[in-house]
Amino acid sequence: MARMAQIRNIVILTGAGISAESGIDTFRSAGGLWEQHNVEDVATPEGFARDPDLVLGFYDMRRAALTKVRPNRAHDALARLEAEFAGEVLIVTQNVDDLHERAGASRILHMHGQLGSALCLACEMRSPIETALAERPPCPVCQARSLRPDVVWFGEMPYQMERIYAALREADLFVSIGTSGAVYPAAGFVRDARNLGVQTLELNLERSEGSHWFHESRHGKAGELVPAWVEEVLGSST
Ligand code: BJW
Repeated sequence: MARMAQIRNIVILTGAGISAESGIDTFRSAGGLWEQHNVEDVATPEGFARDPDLVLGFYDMRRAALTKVRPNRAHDALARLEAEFAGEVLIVTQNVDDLHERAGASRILHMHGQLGSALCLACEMRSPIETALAERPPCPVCQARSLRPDVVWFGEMPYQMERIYAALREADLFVSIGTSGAVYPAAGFVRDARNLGVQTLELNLERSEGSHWFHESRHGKAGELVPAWVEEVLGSST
């Protein structure tokens, strides 16, 4: 990246591709989650209203799978960047897994929610999930048996949008890692960043729907591209 020494504030958007090498399915790749499950059935409020058991089972299954995977070299590299970079690093993730946290990063915004959290439809409080939601555990706050996964479905407003746009306004560099650029508003961040005069870099397995918007686009596995890029940043910023 040009002018790396002048970069003080980095906003990083991550998507399912960063967790692929940990063994978590992406959504839109061949054999991905949307080939295995109908997106309208499992990732919309309407699908949940039609068949809550199906949706709760889908998220219980994905939460259980999380216990069998570990952060990979890309998560580790971003945690190292956060710890060692002289400026600010913010990770905005679309992922509902906790692999960034488990790698040691701490400045993370989960814009599409988290598998480990439940949202009570009765009192609107969030709580950590202790038992499978399909078993209809009571809300620890109000005791109603009305918990849903604390994730953002199509047609719902993603979380933390004000903080994300504020961070983009302060950024010098926006980096997108492992996301297809198919889902808004995250897919629009690169254009928002460019309109604000921010440098933009994409690290993805292949060309994404938004590749042409980036100043630079590198293609390959996140487990290789991200550690190499982090080396570059840390090497030129000291
Ligand atoms: C690797 C790799 C390796 C693989 N290394 N890379 C028309 C225009 C604009 C917007 C819309 C529109 N029509 C509808 C909308 C809105 C809609 C939307 O964007 N729809 C699109 C389908 C067009 N968006 C919404 O509804 C959002 N809300 C919203 O807009 O609110 C405003 C509003 C609300 C109400 C009224 C009015 C306005 C909400 C979107 C919620 C998305 N939710 C999900 C599920 C979350 C919970 C869960 O996990 O189950 O979020 S869907 C799914 O897609 C998930 C992901 O976070 C998201 C993005 O997927 P991601 O991460 O990009 O994964 P993939 O699989 O697509 O891509 C992986 C990439 O990695 C690929 O490129 C691979 O090549 C790459 N890769 N291996 C590096 N080893």
